[in-house]
Order: sequence, then C-alpha cells, then structure tokens
Amino acid sequence: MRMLVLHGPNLNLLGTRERSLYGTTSLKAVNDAITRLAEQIGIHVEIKQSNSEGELVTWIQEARTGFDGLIINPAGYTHTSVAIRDAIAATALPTVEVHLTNIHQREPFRHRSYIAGVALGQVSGFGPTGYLLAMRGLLDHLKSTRTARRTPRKGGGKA
Ligand code: CA2
Repeated sequence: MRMLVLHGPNLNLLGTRERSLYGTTSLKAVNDAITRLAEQIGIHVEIKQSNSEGELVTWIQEARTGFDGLIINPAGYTHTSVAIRDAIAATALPTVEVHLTNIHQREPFRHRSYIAGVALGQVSGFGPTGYLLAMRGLLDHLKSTRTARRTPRKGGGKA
C-alpha cells in the first residue's frame, strides 16, 4: 500500500511559532513519526509540504498513479479551496483530512471544510497523533476495499 501525506501552508513553521496552539513538535519530528509508523505497518509513504495551492493541486492530481490513498492537512486552504476539493474528487483516491487542532472548537470560519465532503473521514484535534490515526484508518479502509478495487463488477461497478 502506498500513501501520500500532504501538509498545507505554514505547517513548515510547526514547533517554531504559535506553540500554545499548534504544539512544540517540529514538522520534521511529525514526519519522522509518520515514517516510523509506515515501516511498522509495512506501507510505503511519501510526505510533502507546500505553501502553494497550485502545487498541492498538482501533487494530488499526480497521486492518481502511484498511490492508493491520500492524507492531507490542507491547513488554511481547508476553509477556502474549491480547487483542492475538486482535485481530490477528480483523483477519487480515498482521502483522510487531518487537523492538529479541533477546527470545530475554533473561530466560526474554520468550522466549514471544503474538503470534508470529498473525504473518507476527518481527524481533528489530536495534534500530530492525528496523522498516525489517519494512517491506521486509511490502511484498514484500503485493506477492506482492496478486492473490490482490484476486481470491479461487470457493468461498471454499481450494485
Ligand atoms: O489545525 C490544523 O491542523 C489546521 O489545519 C492548521 C491551519 C489552520 O488554518 C486550520 O484552520 C487548522 C494553520 C496552519 C498553520 O500552522 C502554523 C504552525 C506553526 C506556526 C504557525 C502556523
């Protein structure tokens, strides 16, 4: 199984600013934990961060070949980006949305996610552990749907 993990804008600052909100763990430490778990559970993982909406859209489009699932913290774009939502819908890759903070407890403008409607699920409020929960949840989903994805039903897959 191959998973792509994408971090959105400003997450490169993790651990260096706004520590009371986003914690003291650096993005490198978060990524190391993701890599360690991937090794433990026997999956391939690739991790990227971008401050650019277009770059994230391109990476999501490219993930269509080469990956089985996507984990994304779209950061500020969660609340604004139709383009990222459309890219996820177009690739049709099972996608888990991750937030370090509980966005539903924060300012009203953060309560709306453009991504949630095209995601398999959302993990919000568990800090960096959220990425690890997302990996486990996505892996279980991919395992349980693997046969169905490899052997589509005759006539287009509709029941
Ligand atoms: O809780 C999350 O993970 C968020 O996706 C983080 C975004 C925010 O816009 C979302 O509403 C919720 C902000 C990411 C900014 O990351 C920083 C990290 C350290 C210092 C400053 C910003």
